[in-house]
Amino acid sequence: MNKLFGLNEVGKNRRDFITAGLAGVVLTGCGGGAKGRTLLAADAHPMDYPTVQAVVKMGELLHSRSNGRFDVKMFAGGQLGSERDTIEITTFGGLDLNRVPIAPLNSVEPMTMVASLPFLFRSTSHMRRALDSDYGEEILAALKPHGLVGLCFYDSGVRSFYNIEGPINTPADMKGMKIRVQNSDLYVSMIKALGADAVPMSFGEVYQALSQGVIDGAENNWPSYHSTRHFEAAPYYSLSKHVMAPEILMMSLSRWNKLSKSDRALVKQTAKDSVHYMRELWDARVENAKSTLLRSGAKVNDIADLSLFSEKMRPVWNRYMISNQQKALVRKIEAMEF
Ligand code: GTR
Repeated sequence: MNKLFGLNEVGKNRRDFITAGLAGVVLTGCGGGAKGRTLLAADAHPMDYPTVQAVVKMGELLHSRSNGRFDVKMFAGGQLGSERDTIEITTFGGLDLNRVPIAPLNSVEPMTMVASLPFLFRSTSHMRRALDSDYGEEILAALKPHGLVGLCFYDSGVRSFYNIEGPINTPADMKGMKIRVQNSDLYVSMIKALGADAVPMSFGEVYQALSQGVIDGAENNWPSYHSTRHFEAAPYYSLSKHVMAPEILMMSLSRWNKLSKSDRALVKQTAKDSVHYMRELWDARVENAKSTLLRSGAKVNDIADLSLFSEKMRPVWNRYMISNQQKALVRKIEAMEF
């Protein structure tokens, strides 16, 4: 088994197969001049999703700013495998760019857990300002020893619970429910703290698991709840707003190391510039997903007392914020205005 990610033989074969395929893409020369390069990018979401469109936009900007030396080829829709797999492929350089949520990086680098904590960010502007500041850069920089260069954060909105049974108003309503979580111990603990059973599972498997009753519910933001059509199987969306963990766009360190100093600065700046574009698309997408879901029969409820959830989840902070660096960063983010 692979130490970090627990890839089994099937996973390794898939990884080798994908890497060989990607090498083929590069060798057959889609783009890039002699000194240039087509950067291969992955995303679990479909082509029209804001994260994907932001990376496509970054590619266009990079192309024009480098006078055609760079461009980006996007593999959207999870076609290169689960997010866990693509993270590993990126660490050894089989992929150049990868947009992933922060949760599956929790087992790679503990500093990423800071931005995954339940009820840490108290508003969208708090989250954006924290991640745009040196605090965000500190988390991105912590990925480097793991073969990953954190380029920027994208929004992922607020995650809430949805399930097949009925509205959730208090943690007691979740007792015994099987709730799918992303592959992160912190997320598993968060669900257990509420008295429910956590089922870690990759994104692409959730629809079927809900439809077949293997799980009772899951949690996600408005756009993902909508685009995955999870609402068809699990129509009760209860606004617990328990986490505002962001997405990360990263580059493989091996590709980064091959860039000149000025090209590194160009890539980093262009990624940062794509964040503004992403946020515009994101805000519109959230509104659109909300209204479409309400029209499509999703049964949405507000939760009167969110402190019932935040108090139960709070012990998770102590359990996972172990190092002084994590604790200091949490204190600084909490001290910001929101
Ligand atoms: C979404 C995120 C996806 C995926 C998904 C999940 O919000 O954008 O990349 O991680 O959540 O729940 O697995």
